Amino acid sequence: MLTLYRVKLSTNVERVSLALAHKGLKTESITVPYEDRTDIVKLSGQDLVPVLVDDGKVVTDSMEIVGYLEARFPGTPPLYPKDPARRAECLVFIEWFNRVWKRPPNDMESELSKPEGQRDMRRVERLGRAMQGYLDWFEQMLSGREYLLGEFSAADIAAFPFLKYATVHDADDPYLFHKILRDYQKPGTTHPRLVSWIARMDKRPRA
Ligand SMILES: N[C@@H](CCC(=O)N[C@@H](CS)C(=O)NCC(=O)O)C(=O)O
Repeated sequence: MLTLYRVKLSTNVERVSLALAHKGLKTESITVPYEDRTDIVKLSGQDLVPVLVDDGKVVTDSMEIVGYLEARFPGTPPLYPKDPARRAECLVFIEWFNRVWKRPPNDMESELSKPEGQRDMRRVERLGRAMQGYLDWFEQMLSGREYLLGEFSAADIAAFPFLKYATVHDADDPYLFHKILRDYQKPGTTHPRLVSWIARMDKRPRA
């Protein structure tokens, strides 16, 4: 029995939700309040979601969970390439996305969370330019491909919930981090493949 602990509108939860649906795994969902992580801490010893519980085994961190599902349910549709070289490329992309791509929006969130007057707006603009610039790389990755690495994979799952804000968002979304993703990722006429990929990914099922 799989149970997914989530909060509403979470990017990292959406990664797991896309993976579970792709694999056709039946899952119970428990939505916790954003401000009260008591149950999450009790369960996992840390306060971030997603948390997956698989028959009593607790797994944290979105892409760790996606990797866990791949290993645990080998008979289900795969999310990582079989070929070792292509699999390594997929893992390198995910690591880059988490450690490099995510830094500008995370740093910008810290900067914009400071009281007005103490914010370094030149730094904010610099980080914004980095985020905007990465859109060109995603556009180029999608040349002649439907998905970032060719076939649909964990690479798409890692990136989509963050890049989708370029075109898709909920008008009532209250989170500063999501506003940053929206405001500093503006696809232009030079990003048609990226826009189509977001639409294609957004049609995929979620658990
Ligand atoms: N590296 C973790 C990050 C998880 C994370 O930051 N989750 C957010 C929701 S998208 C959260 O729980 N934030 C609460 C907080 O920062 O207090 C993962 O990939 O799962």
